[in-house]
Amino acid sequence: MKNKRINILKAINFSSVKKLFLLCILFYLPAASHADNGHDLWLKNVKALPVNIIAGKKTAAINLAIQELNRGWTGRSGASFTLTLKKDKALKTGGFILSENGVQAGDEWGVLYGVYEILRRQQTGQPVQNGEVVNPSYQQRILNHWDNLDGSIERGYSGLSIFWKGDKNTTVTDADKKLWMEYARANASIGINGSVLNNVNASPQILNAENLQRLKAIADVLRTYGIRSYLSINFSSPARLGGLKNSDPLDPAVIQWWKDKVKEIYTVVPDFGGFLVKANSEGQPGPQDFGRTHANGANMLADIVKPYKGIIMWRAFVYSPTDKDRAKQAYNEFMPLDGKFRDNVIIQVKNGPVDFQPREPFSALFGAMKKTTVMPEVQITQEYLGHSEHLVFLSTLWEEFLKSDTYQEGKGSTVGRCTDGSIFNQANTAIAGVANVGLDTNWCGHPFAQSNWYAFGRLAWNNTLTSGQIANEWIQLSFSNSISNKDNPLAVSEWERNFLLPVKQIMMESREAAVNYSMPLGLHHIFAGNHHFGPGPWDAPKRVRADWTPPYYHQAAADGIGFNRTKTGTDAVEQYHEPLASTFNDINTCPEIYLLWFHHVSWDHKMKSGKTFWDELCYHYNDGVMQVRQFQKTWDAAEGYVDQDMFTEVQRRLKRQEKDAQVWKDGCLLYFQTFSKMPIPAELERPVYDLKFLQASDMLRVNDNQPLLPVRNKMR
Ligand code: BDP
Repeated sequence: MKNKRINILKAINFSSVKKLFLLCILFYLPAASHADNGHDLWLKNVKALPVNIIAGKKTAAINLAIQELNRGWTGRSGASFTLTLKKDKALKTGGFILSENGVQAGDEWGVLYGVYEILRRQQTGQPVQNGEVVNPSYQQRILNHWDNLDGSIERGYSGLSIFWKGDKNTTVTDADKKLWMEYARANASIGINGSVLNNVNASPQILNAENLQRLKAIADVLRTYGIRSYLSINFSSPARLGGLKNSDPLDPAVIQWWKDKVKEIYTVVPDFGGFLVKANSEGQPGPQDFGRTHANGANMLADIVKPYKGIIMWRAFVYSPTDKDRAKQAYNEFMPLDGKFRDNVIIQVKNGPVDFQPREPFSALFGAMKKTTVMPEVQITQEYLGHSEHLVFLSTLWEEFLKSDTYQEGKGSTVGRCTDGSIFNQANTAIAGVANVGLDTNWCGHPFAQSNWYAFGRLAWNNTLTSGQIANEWIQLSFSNSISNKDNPLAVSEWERNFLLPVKQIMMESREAAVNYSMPLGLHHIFAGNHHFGPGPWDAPKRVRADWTPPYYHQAAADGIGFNRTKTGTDAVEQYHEPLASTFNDINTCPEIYLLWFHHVSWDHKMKSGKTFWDELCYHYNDGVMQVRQFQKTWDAAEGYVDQDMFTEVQRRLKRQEKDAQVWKDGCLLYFQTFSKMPIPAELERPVYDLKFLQASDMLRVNDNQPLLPVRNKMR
């Protein structure tokens, strides 16, 4: 810190007297770091200035808006600010019209969202244009919690569930309610308006009377901030919970059971949002168990929730054991059903055709299902991107996905536009993100994992935002409080130069770094074990389905590597609209980022850079490690700008990330080298681990001198 302060002075050409004066000020400023355990997320307390609020009508949401303005106004001191509840045809539900001296919305939640927007602009120095209309991209912006009733979280890396604590602990405490309220406020501040409260691998017990009471308690709190509650259900509930002889969706007794259950739910939660269903996937029950289709199952439930304005989010993440191509299955299963679903059914499709990998092309279902509402599902929790140990800002991944052109309705038919109602006439629009929230004090484990929660909300609100803008906002909202003296422009610009920009650069590069050190050039699903943490390209236990093992995905052999999904292979390319089908099909036009996704490539194939494929692969792995080392250096220079404990925490995790990156690089290159038989280019660093050691290790434990990752989530 001391050096930093002296450097600022050096950089400025002041007379020595002035320098002395400034030096005194700078050294007397309180140390930049102040206690910040991350619990306040991006909603830090600010020194609010007085504001004169004029509100015609006062509803619960408008009262919250008033409270937020009083708590966070940093605009002109004493300014008048009007909250107007008035419909306007330019406004969608939740949308608002901004001006410097007021917010107008057609509904009370729009007023609250408008106030959050004003406060965000004030804190991040973004201008407000008078008359600016701001509408959300999606009507339903939903977090999916993969929380189990026993309190564990599937693929959760930040502590136990904030909602469920197991059978023996069903009392709702004041502490629970306080936490839920904070959670709801954080969500509302970025426009999230729905939460699915339990795991998609749902226990039938979620619908028992006791758990419905807990649902009521949670929903009562979340409603305060406009968050609707939803549940994941188990399709066999009529049999497994209700004791019926089966759960056939066309059986009148089954239909009646669901009718009664839905009635019971709406009696306790009148604004209940609806169900999320994972059916006939990874061993979960579903309509196919009774010879029925996904449409039969979804429509049965949709008809029952319709009178209550409920929706059914039916997941397209389905696949059965295959030796052909898992990446084609969701499309094959759902396309024939296009147009067969009720209008309150939404097909929830993961961003990629396989499974939340560090990089995948978009799922071909987007834009292709023209007569059915489709919603994107992305994963905020970092199942495949270093859990809560690695710093990976996922906004760039989602931006790449949402802006991918499907060409389905001509050029510019991006995934975003195909799902937000811009292209297709849909009764509903929605987007879901698998949450990374747990009981950890800072909610998300890694301090930077909060940025992914934030980014999801912002993109769900506006699917054309850039990750650069989102990163800027998040850094400013989360850390700018620690600028020693905000009124001092010198301190502010120093903070921007020495903290905001370098940290933003880490974030913006972090996903590409993760791709480089784990699965570059279209590689996918080459993880060790079911924990999905470290590398395991060699991992092929006989007891496991082939399509759950890495060799199925990378197909490395003496003649090359990669999954042939072209016309000479599984023809998955055919699922894409032209010109994509042809572009992906041709090895010379296929974007290199997807090369091994679509092609089996010979080791000496010539890449655009002029290198052989093998050399290019080595370079990518090497780059990944180098990028993380650069992140470490950049972060070290940020000391003094953030809370010291948080600084050390991020520093510790970056150390681990660097070692893990090295493990990935060495493990993958040494293993693939057994096929390529080619040398690692002389100018690159040599491996530091032995292949045998890595093959024999449990990847969660390789970096033994670091605390072990908690393996508390239930695994298959
Ligand atoms: C996979 C996860 C698994 C989930 C499944 C799903 O490994 O835990 O249950 O997705 O989305 O990514 O249903």
